[in-house]
Amino acid sequence: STPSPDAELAALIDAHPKPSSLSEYSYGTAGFRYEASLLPCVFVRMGIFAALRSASLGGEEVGAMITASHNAEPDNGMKLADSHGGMLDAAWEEHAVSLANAPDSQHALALIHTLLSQHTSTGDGGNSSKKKLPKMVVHIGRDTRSHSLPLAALVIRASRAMGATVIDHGEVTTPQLHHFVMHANGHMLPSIIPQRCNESGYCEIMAMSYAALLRTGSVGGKGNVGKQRLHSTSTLVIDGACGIGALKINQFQHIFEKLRAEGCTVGLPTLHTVNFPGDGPLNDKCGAEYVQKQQLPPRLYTPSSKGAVSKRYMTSFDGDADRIVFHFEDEAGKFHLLDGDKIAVLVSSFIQDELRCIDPEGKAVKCGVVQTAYANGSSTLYLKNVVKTNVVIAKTGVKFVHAAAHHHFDVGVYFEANGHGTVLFGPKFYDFISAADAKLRGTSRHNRANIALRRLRVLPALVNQSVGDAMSDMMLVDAILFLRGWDLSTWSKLYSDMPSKQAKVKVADRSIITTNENETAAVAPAALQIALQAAMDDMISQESSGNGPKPRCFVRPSGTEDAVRVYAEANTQKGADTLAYEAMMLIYKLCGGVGAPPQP
Ligand code: G16
Repeated sequence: STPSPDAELAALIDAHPKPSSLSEYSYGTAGFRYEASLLPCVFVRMGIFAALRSASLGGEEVGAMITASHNAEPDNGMKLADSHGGMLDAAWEEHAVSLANAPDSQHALALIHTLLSQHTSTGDGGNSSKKKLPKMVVHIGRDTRSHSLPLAALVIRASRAMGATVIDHGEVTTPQLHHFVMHANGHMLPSIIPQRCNESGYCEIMAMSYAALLRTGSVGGKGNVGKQRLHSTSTLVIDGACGIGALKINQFQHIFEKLRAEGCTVGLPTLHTVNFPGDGPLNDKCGAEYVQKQQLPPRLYTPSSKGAVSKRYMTSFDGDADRIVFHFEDEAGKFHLLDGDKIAVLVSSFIQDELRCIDPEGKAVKCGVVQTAYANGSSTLYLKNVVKTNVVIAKTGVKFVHAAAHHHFDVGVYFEANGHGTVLFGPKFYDFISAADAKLRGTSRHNRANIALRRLRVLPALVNQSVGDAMSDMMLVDAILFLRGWDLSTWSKLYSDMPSKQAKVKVADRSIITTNENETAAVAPAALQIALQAAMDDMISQESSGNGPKPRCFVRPSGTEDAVRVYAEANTQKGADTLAYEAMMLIYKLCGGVGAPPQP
């Protein structure tokens, strides 16, 4: 006889027990993330959970992405996408954690039935009979880690055992998966964005919007210098971190070639990708995390990469291509990093300038930037004083910065310094575009307001509206540089970063460290912040900073790695290094450091 859904679910759960080495699964900055061998238990349950979440939304489609993003190859994890394409609703994180930690299948099933009866209109009357359940659809994607395929297979089995329809996208980037989910729930999309639920559709709308944006630079007129690319921006070298991004960005190269063959001459760059999966270990000495944290160029594993890099325009993705940073070496061989802060400055000032061409008063839509405590002090000052935009500081993690951008602004730019970010456009922006459409109808294409309107109109389709996206951000940044006639050096010189230092310390239990709401200060252990403040005061008195930002440091437990993170910035690199070292020693001494003491 056919096993009942409950029996099938119980068998799956029992076959994947909780590892004895782990006391409890916790939901981190971006979902569950552990060494891969610890994950089968929680992944079975999350396959069930994703189906439940879809049921709770009346059959709206949700997603699960199998990836540990920037972490080293041995780790894996899961990012859950809610039906709007963004991260899982905060209230549901608690349910996910409860289900992950249910002691056995009996408790897990009881919880599943409770959630079903509380959160679905049909309820299930204590019996998860497939017939009575609403529609459930779960999209699955995975990165290139060797264990992602078997882990994804477990999630798929569990979702199907719940009665869900599974759409398996195979290997995709995290932002692609979020995009598919958002587009699958078409009612969530503003009408300006064409609905495209698959990979070719994703590439097509992004490439077309990018070409359309570039094309607005070829009409001439004041402020439109981007008719021809500077030599140094004609080839874009992409460090794919030996991950999925390297495979996917190549599809754009094909589209660009096709566009060129069709006579499109708007200055599409040549893409040259290095660090493919298999060339070297994932995220190891390459990719956005390494480049940004170490402030060093990536190692180039691909044999043919040497010549390409002399072109000097480089970008690094992370392991699941939801982060991007730019970098170049100047004539003197000095390395320059353009991180998420620099991207936020470039993008927010561009959008604001374009809006002002239509609405000189700047009153119609509220623009602003969301940063985290990691934002370089110089960038925050520049945004406030030069770009003259609103700045909000939120807690680390896409889910927090995304929510803040959505909540505070009609056009909310968010970028974490590590390169994760996007621009969210709200209803007032779309109203503004409609009104401008009506107002400018019939005006010349050379009219500056008309140009601005065409630029702004393509942005929501070019810029991933669900989550930060390295490929989309790359094209956005490149288009802005093209339209401004800038190379990376011009962009880099907008402001000088304060020298900074980032580090990690291992402690026995990082949960003993807690912070205030935006993570700028530690709350527990009590002695920690007092000592950190004394170190900062000392540095402030040693360095005279004038009107610039003051030296500062903060510490926080990572939500993706087993470590406590340290950030310090000062007026000199020596000052930043000293402050970071002092903070590391304080963590080591006051919070149960393990292993050898940190070295300066
Ligand atoms: C994830 C989050 C990011 C966050 C990063 C580091 O990135 O999506 O928002 O900045 O972790 O978090 P933590 O400092 O807590 O370890 P990714 O790219 O690894 O998914």
